[in-house]
Amino acid sequence: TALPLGTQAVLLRGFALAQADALVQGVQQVAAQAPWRHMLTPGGQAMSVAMTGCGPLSWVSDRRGYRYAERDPVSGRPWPAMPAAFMRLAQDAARQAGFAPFLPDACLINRYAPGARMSLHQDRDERDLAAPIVSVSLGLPAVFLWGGATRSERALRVPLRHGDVLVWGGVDRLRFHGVLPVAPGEHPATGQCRINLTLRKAL
Ligand code: MD5
Ligand code: FE
Repeated sequence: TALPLGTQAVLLRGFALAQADALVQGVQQVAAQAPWRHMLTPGGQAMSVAMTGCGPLSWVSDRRGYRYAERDPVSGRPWPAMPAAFMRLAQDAARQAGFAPFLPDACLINRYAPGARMSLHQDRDERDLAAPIVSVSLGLPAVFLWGGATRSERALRVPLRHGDVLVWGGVDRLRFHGVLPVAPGEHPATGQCRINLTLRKAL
């Protein structure tokens, strides 16, 4: 079922359920080559969310700022290849939401242990803001904050569950958004964490 969150933003409930186990396997393969790490904000604070990534590019943050990089700064090696299941899911979801063709070149993978959160922000480090972003939720549920075009606008709280997929672009591309602290729990697919994939076109 497709729930419109905005003019060009849609929540596809359970869209990734049939592929969830393959996606989690893909995450584990990526993390074996590019281990989870807590990146530093430009202000020097470690983020509560652990991250890794795959594809030709992935998003990194450190004291120098935010950017997309071709290499994992931890290993100095290129990021692991994007698993085929990630690309297929992203393209199917983008098509379903009316954003075909979509050719993501970056996948940021976020891991939320209980208590981890993401404060309200915009995703604006991508060069091509015309391309959508596809986000896949796996494992423990979380409350997504769906804000407006300004930080001060009141955010809608949207519960996200295992297998849910969000797609947005166009006029909704620069909305402020975040994730409330994840509650402790156990999920058969991921154990004691929530995992989020965001597939983007960075270049
Ligand atoms: C997450 N990740 O659940 C969230 C959900 C991130 C991030 O925010 O930057 O890694 S992805 C939700 C998202 C992404 C881009 C734009 C918008 C929402 N939006 O305009 O609402 O780990
Ligand atoms: Fe974001």
